[in-house]
Amino acid sequence: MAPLITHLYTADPSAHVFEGKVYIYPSHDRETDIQFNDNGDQYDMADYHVFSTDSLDPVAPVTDHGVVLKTEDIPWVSKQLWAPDAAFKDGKYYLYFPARDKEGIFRIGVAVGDRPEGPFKPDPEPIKGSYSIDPATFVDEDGQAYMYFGGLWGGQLQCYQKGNDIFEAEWQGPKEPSGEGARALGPRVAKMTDDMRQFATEVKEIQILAPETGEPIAADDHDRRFFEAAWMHKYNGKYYFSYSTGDTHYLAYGVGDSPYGPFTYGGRILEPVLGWTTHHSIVEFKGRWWLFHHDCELSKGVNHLRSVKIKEIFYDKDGKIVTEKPE
Ligand code: FUB
Repeated sequence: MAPLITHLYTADPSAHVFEGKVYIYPSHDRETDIQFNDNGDQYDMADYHVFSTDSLDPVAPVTDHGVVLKTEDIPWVSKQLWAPDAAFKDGKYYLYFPARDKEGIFRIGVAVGDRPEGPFKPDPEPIKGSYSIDPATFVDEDGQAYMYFGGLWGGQLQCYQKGNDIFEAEWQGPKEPSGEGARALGPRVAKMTDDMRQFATEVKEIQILAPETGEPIAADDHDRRFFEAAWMHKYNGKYYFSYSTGDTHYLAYGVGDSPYGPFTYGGRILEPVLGWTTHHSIVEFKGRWWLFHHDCELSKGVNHLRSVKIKEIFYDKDGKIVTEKPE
């Protein structure tokens, strides 16, 4: 499939159906002289655009609604507007985004608007108790919203091994637990307040279980352990938590009975594409299910210049996600 957007580099697409259209909330990649490193410094993004389309098959022209938020508008941010997400509740639209604060620590912010395409007005402070990157906000059928987040290495998740409020600076950089018996670090989740602007509960760590043992996935299981890019969707009453495995470049998922998990590893949704990162969202539109993801084909393999693509996905009779339509 060709990139959906070709006049800008876009990545980390969070897709939602609002008002009968598909809205896409991606990162806006830009050129930089910063050299590639495992801390992700080259992902030096400074604003967000919102996009929408009426049709995915065939793909109708994608509208660029322009810049809806930029670094200069957000008092607490120093740099790196990374993967955003959006949500709708009680007549308002919310844009969630991770960025480094003035101390260089990733936090998650929120900006509020009346329309899915913005404009969005940012709250002056990040969400209290938020940390790391890649927020994904899921509003369940009962109206309760949850935020999933976290990312390893440059995303700093490994810096919180002693607790939500304890940032261990020595774990910054491309590090995570390793060695015999070490358990992979889990993504995080918190319930949102009714006004969608704060965490209503303490942040909890999620467990992703290996189906063969029922035990949490090991830290050295890089093909299956959580790295970044959380997403949540519901299918047939089950909760599907999907994520990137980072340095092994897969999109994978687990299935559970509660928004808090645990989620039993279910397999892969996407094999490695051109480029280092892999990030996605999954959305139902007009009765079909779509994976939004990115690769670096348009930039001919420049890791920090990515482009959003789509791919239809399916479920087999056991609820497994499959990439070919079952017979
Ligand atoms: O776009 C910057 C970072 O790269 C995102 O936050 C990660 O998920 C990865 O895609």
